[in-house]
Amino acid sequence: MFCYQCEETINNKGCTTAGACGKKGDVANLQDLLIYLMKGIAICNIEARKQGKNNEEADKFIIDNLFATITNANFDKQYFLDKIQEAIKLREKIKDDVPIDPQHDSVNWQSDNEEEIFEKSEKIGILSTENEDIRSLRWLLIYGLKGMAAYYHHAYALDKMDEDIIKFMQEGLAGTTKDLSADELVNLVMNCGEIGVKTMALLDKANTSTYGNPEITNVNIGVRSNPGILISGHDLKDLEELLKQTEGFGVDVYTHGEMLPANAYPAFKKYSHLVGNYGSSWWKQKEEFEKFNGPILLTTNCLVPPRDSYKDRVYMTGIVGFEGLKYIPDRKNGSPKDFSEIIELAKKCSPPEKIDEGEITIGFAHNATLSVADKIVEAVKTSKIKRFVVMAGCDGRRTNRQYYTDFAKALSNDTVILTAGCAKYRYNKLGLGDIDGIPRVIDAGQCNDSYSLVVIAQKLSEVFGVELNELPISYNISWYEQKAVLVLLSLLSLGVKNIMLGPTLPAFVSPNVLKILVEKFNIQPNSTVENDLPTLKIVA
Ligand code: SF4
Ligand code: SF3
Repeated sequence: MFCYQCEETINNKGCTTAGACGKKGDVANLQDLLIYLMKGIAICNIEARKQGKNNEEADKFIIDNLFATITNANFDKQYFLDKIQEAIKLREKIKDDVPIDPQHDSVNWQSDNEEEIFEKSEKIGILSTENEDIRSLRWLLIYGLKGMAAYYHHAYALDKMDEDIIKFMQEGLAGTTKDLSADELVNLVMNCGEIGVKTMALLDKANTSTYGNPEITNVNIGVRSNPGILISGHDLKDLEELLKQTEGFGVDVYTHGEMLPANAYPAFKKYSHLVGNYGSSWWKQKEEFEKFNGPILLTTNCLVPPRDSYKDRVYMTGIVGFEGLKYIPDRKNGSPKDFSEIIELAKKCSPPEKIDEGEITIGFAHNATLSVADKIVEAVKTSKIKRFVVMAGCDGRRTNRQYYTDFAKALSNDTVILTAGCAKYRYNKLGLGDIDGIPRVIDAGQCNDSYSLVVIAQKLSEVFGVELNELPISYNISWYEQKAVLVLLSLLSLGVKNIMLGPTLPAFVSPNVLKILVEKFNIQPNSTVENDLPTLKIVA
């Protein structure tokens, strides 16, 4: 195996025998082979689309499989073996419908023999591209596409689709099989950022048109005395169906990790048994799931290989996979997922053990934030707010992430943090206070809600009559997995410069590609809090 798609990759070079995330070598190889086959399907479906015979099943299949290979989503060998067979069948079906000139091996290769499959999976991975820069750009693009697929998946679960996004994903995948120059690949990577903004906007529309605009909300982080179900991940439709099905059973529902922002949506707030958020970000789940005592539903990444002590209480759904855990099957013919087994188990469990108490304030997506825009503008004009710092992105388990807590603590009282994604858990319980009622941590929501931060920044630039880069906004982004790669590319496509990125730079960015990013956008690695505050023009 060779995997370097996340921030945790071993020695910041690559995981080669097993993943730091817990992914085994054979699973990593099968994921590579599945991506390879997605390229083949993309090539075929581009041709089919040209001939007016687009295969919609293929559109969704590509999205779901890109998503399933994201970090901490699916660790299940059998899942990938099955998807590889499904991929071959689907690709051959498209070829039966449309004559395809077999330009690439991914359009032709097939086998149902496990030995051959594993043999092939070792030959088509990341290192099969010899040129370091071409490899870097191809995989930067693929990782951006994985992030895009994740967001698109949630949008289409809520019936929002966009043909241009689908077409781009397939052209991007096919592009990685061609002999493109570095410049051509850089263009594709930049296009990926542009389409990334479009994808996040689509998901924002899907979420807000279905569940209403998030409202500024104080969320309980303590516990009640009923048994509970904990729901984690990013999928709001799963939460909706779980809330409906748990009503009236005396069972409480708590959010975890990236599900926290759900507490701010009007459609979920109406359920009195959605009682708050339990715990913090994904990497603390071993400790927090243990103490929760009740069943846990993982709707997307980030899953950490579970301990035996709570394993029988963990349920997965959607693209999540782990051998030995229970799985809630997908919706069929418009009927909702069936969570009755989880509810029955919850009734027999003890209530969650208290790990926090009090409240945190959330719900500052674009609509809510713009409703207090006058207040914010006034605070900027009167210098009560001197600077904003975007600290969106991911959290992670390595100790170097303490940097983000220290950074938040070091900010002066006239600096406001704009956040989205699980990165917030490094500082959202510090009690950083407010400036005339505006919290010093403005939490826009999940990582995809970074889109809200863009809308807010665009509004501020309009009000102040200056360019995005002239606003008093600094960027200190923390990344971990591939959705953050898409968010980063999206910011770059909007022309945002001087982004500081950490806690380490992506291993898949080669020195020459980094040079381009530095020359064009002045991307910079973070270092120490003391050094970075002045670099980011922040007065401590
Ligand atoms: Fe390593 Fe990250 Fe890949 Fe897991 S996802 S194998 S930790 S690079
Ligand atoms: Fe977190 Fe996994 Fe990226 Fe959606 S839950 S931000 S890491």
